[in-house]
Amino acid sequence: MERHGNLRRAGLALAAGALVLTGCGTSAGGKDDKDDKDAKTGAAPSAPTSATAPAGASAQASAARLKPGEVRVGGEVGKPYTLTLADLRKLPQSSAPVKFTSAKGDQEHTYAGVALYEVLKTAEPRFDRSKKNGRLRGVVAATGGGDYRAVFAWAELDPEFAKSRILLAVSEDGVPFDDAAGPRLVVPQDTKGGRYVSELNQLWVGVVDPVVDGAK
Ligand SMILES: Nc1nc2c(c(=O)[nH]1)N[C@H]1C(S)=C(S)[C@@H](COP(=O)(O)O)O[C@H]1N2
Ligand SMILES: [Mo]
Repeated sequence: MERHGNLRRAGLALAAGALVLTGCGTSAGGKDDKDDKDAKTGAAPSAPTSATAPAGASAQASAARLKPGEVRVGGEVGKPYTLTLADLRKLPQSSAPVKFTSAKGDQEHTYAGVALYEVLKTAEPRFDRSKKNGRLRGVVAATGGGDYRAVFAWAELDPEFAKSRILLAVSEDGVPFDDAAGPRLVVPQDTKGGRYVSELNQLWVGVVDPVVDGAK
């Protein structure tokens, strides 16, 4: 992960500077917001909050700790599991030529990897089959290095709904990601790089069941 490691370290310095300069930011959504900065705020994987652990305090503590390069798949699923780049390389691969904009300028890459849908299906998401299109209530939160996170609707990655395939990439332009860095999420339908989550370490599946202002 030499190249990426250097990028991440450079980003960390940027982030430190940006914090000082923009300490009193404005509300979300504006064009001057911080959401387009490419600052990577550190690469340490955060502990998952929703890992299902065997009973016992010590077992729980160790289940919450991820080794570098591990991706924890959990949340509203029947079979939470952990996977690595080595596991992904054994699964059927697709490739995706993509273009996205970033604070560094326009980027064009070809990624190879595994469909996000396949990886999540293995965990057996618990969607309510009694509800019409129950899986359309599903969401996926992808967390990467520096606790960077982006959310997807299930329909964005389900091939029965989506035209494109979100991938867990194992390589960029033919260069494999370092085992300790883990995969990168590749979102061919996105024109901005923001959801191309690097150093992926958690995939959380949730089911949204909102009640607005107590109304039923
Ligand atoms: N883990 C992590 N992934 C991330 C980011 C980040 O800060 N941390 N930034 C995103 C943003 S805003 C962009 S534009 C792209 C930039 O891709 P690059 O780091 O390969 O240049 O990465 C995305 N993935
Ligand atoms: Mo970005």
